[in-house]
Amino acid sequence: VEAGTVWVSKNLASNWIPTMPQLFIDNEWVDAKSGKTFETYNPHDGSVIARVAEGDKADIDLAVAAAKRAFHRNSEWRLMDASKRGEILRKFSDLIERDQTYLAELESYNNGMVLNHAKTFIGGALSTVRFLASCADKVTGETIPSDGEVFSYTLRQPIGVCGLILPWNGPIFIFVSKVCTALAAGCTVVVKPAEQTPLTALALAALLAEAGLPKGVLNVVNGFGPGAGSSLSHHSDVAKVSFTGSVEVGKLIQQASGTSNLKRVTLELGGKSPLIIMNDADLNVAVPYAANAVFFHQGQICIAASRLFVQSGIYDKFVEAAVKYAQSIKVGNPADPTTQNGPQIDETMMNKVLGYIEKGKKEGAKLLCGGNRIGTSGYYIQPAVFVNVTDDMTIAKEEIFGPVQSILKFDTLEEAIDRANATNYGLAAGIFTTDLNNALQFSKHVEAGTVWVNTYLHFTPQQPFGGFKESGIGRENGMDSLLAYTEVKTVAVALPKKV
Ligand code: TXE
Repeated sequence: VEAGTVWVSKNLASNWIPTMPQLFIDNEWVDAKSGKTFETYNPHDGSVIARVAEGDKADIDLAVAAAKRAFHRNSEWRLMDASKRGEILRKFSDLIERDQTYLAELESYNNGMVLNHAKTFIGGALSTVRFLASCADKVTGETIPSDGEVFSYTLRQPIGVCGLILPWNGPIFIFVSKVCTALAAGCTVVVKPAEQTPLTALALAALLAEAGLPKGVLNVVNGFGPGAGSSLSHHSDVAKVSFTGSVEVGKLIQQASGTSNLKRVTLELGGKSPLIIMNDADLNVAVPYAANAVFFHQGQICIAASRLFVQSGIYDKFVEAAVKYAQSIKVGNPADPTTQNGPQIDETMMNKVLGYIEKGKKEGAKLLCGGNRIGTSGYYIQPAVFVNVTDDMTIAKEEIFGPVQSILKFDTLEEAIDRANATNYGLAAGIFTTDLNNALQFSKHVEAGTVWVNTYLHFTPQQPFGGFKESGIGRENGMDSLLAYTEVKTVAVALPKKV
């Protein structure tokens, strides 16, 4: 089976998913060494889509060895002009554009992401690849005015083989963001997609091969965390791991670095992001933004505004409008173009979210709408709105990763800032206000990697994104992320006479 022919089908009615997707190692489709496979599902109804090759330590070893060969100083990849790397990425973006309908449908089918949102994410992926394609030949060092008779300069060199461990909540976007940043910097990669969503990474691997990526530069090993993921994070030939997922596993990745080779680690973890609505905010704008900030993609985004602080002067009016809005959200089959919310990723996650809703009620929060499972097929939950939420309740402290809006009341901005910061997380934050002073005070003092003022979820490829505190280490996107795939090397050349 040739890559590109199987995966790059534009006709969904045809045989568009191989019955047994394999691993992608050294530009070849191969079975797992153990011969093992696992099932992948459609969250809309729990049906099995395919059995996928299940990689483990042995497959990770092969993939890392291929990536290491591709990173050899005399390899095609290492000798390639940086501008040519950019051209390959540009070609990749064109291929994503060519196959965007297929990719969006595959993403939606395997993830439960509403088809329209999958298209939006692919639009974001496209602009991200194009941004990175244009960055590939703009990574520069500096000349250093050193003391003494030396000519001194720095080189920014690719860090080496990178292990990229992906979550299931934005498979295409996060694949593109991590992989293309690493490739733009000149690294080689081994990708371990989330076990819930193994398919689109393989489709994208086929497109990168079609775009002309030399063999071994990109490898994709599907499998589970404790097997494939852990082997990758412990591997001594891996120079960096970039991980997106839970705080618990993020800490394991950091430990694996410490007990192996001190590989560089970028962590993009969870959040409990505060959104502040001041008395002077325009409710017509703030209510829908606040809803979208927590209900988008069924709440399965790390930046979900899961603590909504509303100032006392507008609290009652806001709550009334928020409930109306939540009740108007159309939950259903992600393939239906009128659907706004689809299913949770799987039964485990659905039960986890329903468990949080029960806990919220037990601890004294008032559920004003939603919060029940819808039907018995698939993993659907009605968007929930809680009021009378206090800072000490579990639903105000832990990441729920589901469609649950928790509304908290506050009186002053000072109080809101303190309460917003009273968490171990620090990923994103937002404020709706017409007072510039409020906006600037909040932006300066809130402990979060991204702050949105009178908007939310506004992402662009140029903006660095990441967390304070336990929300992570390092940044994704933008030049900050690209530079984190490089090492700085200082060169000092002795000269007979100072220049
Ligand atoms: O995450 P895991 P899960 C949060 C969210 C969610 C919770 C659990 O709160 O409810 O995490 O989700 C791989 N060594 N986020 O269980 O386990 C795993 O195979 C190496 C936030 O899905 O962290 C998968 O590829 N890798 C989030 C990836 O880690 C390991 C996105 C994520 O899985 C591993 C997802 C190990 N020992 C969940 N164990 C965000 N920041 O956007 C697992 N993995």
